[in-house]
Amino acid sequence: MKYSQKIDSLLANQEDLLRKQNSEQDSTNGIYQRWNNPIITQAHIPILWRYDFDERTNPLCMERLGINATFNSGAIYLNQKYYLVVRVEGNDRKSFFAVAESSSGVDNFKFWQRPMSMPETKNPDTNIYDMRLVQHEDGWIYGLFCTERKDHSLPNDLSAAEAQCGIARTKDLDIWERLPDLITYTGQQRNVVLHPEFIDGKYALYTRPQDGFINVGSGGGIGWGLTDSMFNPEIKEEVIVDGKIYHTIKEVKNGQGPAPIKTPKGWLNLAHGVRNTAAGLRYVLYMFMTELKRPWIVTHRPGGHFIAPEGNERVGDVSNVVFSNGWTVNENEEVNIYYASSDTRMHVATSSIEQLVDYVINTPEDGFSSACSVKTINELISKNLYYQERESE
Ligand code: M1P
Repeated sequence: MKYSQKIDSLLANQEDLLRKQNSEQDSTNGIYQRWNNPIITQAHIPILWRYDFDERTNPLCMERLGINATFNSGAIYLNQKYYLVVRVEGNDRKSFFAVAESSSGVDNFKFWQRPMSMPETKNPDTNIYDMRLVQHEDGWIYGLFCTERKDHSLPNDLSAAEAQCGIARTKDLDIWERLPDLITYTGQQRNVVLHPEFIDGKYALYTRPQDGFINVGSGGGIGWGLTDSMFNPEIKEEVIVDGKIYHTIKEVKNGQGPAPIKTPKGWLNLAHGVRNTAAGLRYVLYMFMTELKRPWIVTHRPGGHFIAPEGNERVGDVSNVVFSNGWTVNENEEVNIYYASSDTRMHVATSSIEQLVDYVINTPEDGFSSACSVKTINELISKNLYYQERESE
């Protein structure tokens, strides 16, 4: 085979993958619809990024820059298109951002020609990941993400790292202006998200204070704080909106997912909760609703998980994980929930504002004991038996 044919065949195989149509799974819980194929995998990364097309320097036509995973993507719906800012992780373990777009939102996601070149602050990032995209009422699209650097206070511990919130803004997802990192006084930060509206004329942020890089320690919970400006972002005081709770899906830690969605009944929030198991940490998604005027006050807390890893989703680089930092709402109030499985690949689940508001308002809360769970089930059974008897009369 001629060298150019080898390259053409790589490109053609990828075109087939990008053109593949997705389909809904056979069953649904009525709350959301899962889809059969992952929407973005490592195989979706352009061949142009991975192969050297010059026969003189790559005579064996080998992949030169391998990609390990494509996951935890920010999402935005703009001008009838769905855009994901994907966390792409190279074989070298460095994460970076890359935009992929689709007209359907459920398949045919295609990466832009080049990955994003995120400008740096005076303190260079070692690793950047998990961007939350927010269209703020000030007119800018903000990207808040985790910036990770070596913790130089522990020079002999090569795993000692520090996580903080990096901030950038854009009008078109192409050209980004880097702003200073967020300053807080509660240790490290990951999963920081900007609220889309001003609160008392200030920018409001969801935080996740944590004592260490992985363990939140005595910190944790989804926090909330205000800053006067995004050019000097500083939160002096944080309150906990939604904390960790013993023997729940968020016993070890939790974190805000994407920015909340405004509905007439309140703000819909999507978050992840983490518990420990003999097989390691288990990450699931859960939801809650907050007051419209005071988004730091929770009004509804459906008990248990909303999405948990299922089937092939269970296995990957960090198994038993689902994580979401992006969802979109279109003009028909359809909601696409973009979630990653096991720190490896991206999926979509589709729903609507109507379904999600119903789910959040009408799902019973966690009663925090086995007896309470049985009582809740028995109440439902009694109600259903009464309904069945009435129907048969
Ligand atoms: O590996 C699971 C997730 O772990 C971290 O999330 P959290 O800070 O809530 O524990 C992040 O590194 C995230 O990217 C990752 O998916």
